[in-house]
Amino acid sequence: MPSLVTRRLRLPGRSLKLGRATLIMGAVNVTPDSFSDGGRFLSHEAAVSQGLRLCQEGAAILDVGGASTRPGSDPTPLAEELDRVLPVVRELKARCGAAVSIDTYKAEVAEAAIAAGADIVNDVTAMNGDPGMAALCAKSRVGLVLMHMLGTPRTMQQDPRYEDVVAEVARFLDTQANVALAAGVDAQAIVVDPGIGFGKTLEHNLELIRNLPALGRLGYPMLLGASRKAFIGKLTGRELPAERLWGTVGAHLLGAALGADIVRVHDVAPVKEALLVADAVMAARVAA
Ligand code: HH2
Repeated sequence: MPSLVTRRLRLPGRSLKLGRATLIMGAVNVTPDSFSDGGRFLSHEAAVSQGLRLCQEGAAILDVGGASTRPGSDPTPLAEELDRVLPVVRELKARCGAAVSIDTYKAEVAEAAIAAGADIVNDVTAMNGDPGMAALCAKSRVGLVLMHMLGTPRTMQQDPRYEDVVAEVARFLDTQANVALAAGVDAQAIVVDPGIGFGKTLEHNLELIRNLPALGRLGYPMLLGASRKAFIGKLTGRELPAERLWGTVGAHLLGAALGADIVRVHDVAPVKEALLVADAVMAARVAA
């Protein structure tokens, strides 16, 4: 994201530089039912080799998730989520240099994943899913992604409505960031995310991407996760999520140009190459 000062995302024992290069978070779904790639990486071996591949392709962060949050989904039992993610987090942390994030809203899963080496908690409920999350992140000094969602995955796509989607998402993220700060989370450890596809129509998603600069004015690094999502299918006519790569590249290049510091994608290699060009074009606008 263009900026006049060097910005960093503070993690335990290190920090990730933001600015000149848009960082890529590669999704590693250790699930049977993710909308995008459900079942492909459910076994430990498949998940680890996918994570290592994404790391080699240029992911700065590997986002390990053991519970799908696709529209209509029910929560995953705690024990099952723990069984899926912990060995994968541990092995990826040991075998590659990328930061590891845990995609969960459960403090118990986050705590165990942090003990296994996770550097970031990616919470799609922005701490509304578990009252213990803010204190855990403050105590562990991990990075914390706060994402906006309207309702719950079970119901979020049933006629989502806003008076002003950009203003409401911005207000929510600001409020949740203040809750995190009050709990003792470092300001430089917080990332905000509009939550593309989480309780949003096609128009809501487009409006949020178009208005990323407004969310950037909150003062936190921004993450954009549009990879393979339904709105891309609607615009391109691609029904299968795995065929939505070109739309995914388009959404994230534009997102980077509009201020996203981190993009969360399933296809790291093509997005990395596209971002190398986009970031080079934007580099003259960056002092860092
Ligand atoms: N999107 C998904 C999952 N986690 N986290 C953040 N911060 N932002 C996002 O946009 C986001 C996210 C959905 O993608 P995927 O993991 O592929 O699907 P599923 O939830 O079905 O596992």
